[in-house]
Amino acid sequence: MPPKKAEEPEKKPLIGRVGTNLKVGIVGVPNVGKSTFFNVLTKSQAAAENFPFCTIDPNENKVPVPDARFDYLVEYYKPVSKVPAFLNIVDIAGLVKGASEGQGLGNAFLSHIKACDAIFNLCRAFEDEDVTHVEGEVDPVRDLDIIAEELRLKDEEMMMSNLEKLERTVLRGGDKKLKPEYDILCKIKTLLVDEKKHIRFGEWNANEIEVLNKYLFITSKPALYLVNLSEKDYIKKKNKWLIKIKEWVDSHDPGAIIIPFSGLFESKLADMPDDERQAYLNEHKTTSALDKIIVQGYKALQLQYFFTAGPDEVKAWTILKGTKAPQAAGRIHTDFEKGFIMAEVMKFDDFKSEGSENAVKAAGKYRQQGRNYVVDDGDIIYFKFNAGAGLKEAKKK
Ligand SMILES: Nc1nc2c(ncn2[C@@H]2O[C@H](COP(=O)(O)OP(=O)(O)OP(=O)(O)O)[C@@H](O)[C@H]2O)c(=O)[nH]1
Ligand SMILES: [Mg+2]
Repeated sequence: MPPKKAEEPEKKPLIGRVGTNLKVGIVGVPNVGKSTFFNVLTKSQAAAENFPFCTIDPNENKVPVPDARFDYLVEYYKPVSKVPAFLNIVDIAGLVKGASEGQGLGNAFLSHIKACDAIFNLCRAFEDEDVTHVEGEVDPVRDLDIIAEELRLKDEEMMMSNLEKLERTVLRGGDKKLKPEYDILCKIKTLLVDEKKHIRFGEWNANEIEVLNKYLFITSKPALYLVNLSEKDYIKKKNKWLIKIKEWVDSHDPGAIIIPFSGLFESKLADMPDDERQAYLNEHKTTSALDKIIVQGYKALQLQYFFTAGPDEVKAWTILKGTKAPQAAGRIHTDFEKGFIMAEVMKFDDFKSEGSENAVKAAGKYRQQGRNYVVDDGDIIYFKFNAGAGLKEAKKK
């Protein structure tokens, strides 16, 4: 396995849509196991066959984000309705060298990746003579180079056509309003074309991020690297490519996370009855990588959630990190935000250690928080809001 990073690098502000129904696209060269992985991750049945370009139109499905706290709340309240957080996963057609100029399935991939908020960059490090590789030999580092270059070229094309348009209106037409946007595109050009770097590695201020959010360049999206190993290598946690992939990621995408997994092994596990699966995992002293992949995918988007919990419903509400209480309330209903009075908050750990809501109250750990409270991951919240005619209780009980 690649060596662990000493400490997590500081997170840059995320470029992209600010929303909570977010998508992660699976990107890679053809026939490396993207659809197989998509199927096992989302329990779907998309076509996954041994020939390049098996996937043409993207497949999409959502997957619940595993969380032991959510499971605990469900076990505690035994609610009628249970709604965990979800991540949408999109299985995209394979990219080949020249895809940005129409090779392979060509340019359709751009709109598919553009519609995603983050990327699972999947590469193949398993040997299997029966599974064709479009480039001949298995070489995930070469494949990472191909993908990185195609994405960069596509952004270069999009940037250049917009820059040319702005040049006409700003430089020749004398439109001063658009000058700042023009300057920002020039800065993007330096990074993309001269330095041949992806957009997320630039240093961007708030104005620049606003422009980047308008264009949604594909190299501004956060990426996670998934390395598809044979079952044997996955169980042994050894493969000759892992160090080289780590070196590639450190120099091309510093701070990004690499997760080794095995598509075939995960499919095999998924097909086993529960008791057999557990026995198999114990015997080989290993675990499935899927939960980790989903949780890390969710984290790459800088998302977190708070809970509403009671006998009617236990629900995880997705919010961006740093969201304040009124906006978090607005996730449930806009009236909750408009008439926000306070958030009554229990920390999950307090709830678990004290054993009940009353015990948390008795211990003085049930807190009333105002408009400036920044919601913490895992908070259990009961909102009070004013809906015109006095106090209404907004608890999901
Ligand atoms: N040995 C081995 N074969 C795999 C693994 N994952 C997928 N395959 C095989 O590789 C072939 C291609 O798998 P897909 O999942 O269709 O690959 P893809 O990346 O979606 O391919 P395209 O849609 O054509 O880009 C299939 O025959 C799979 O059975 C793996 O982990 N190990
Ligand atoms: Mg496919």
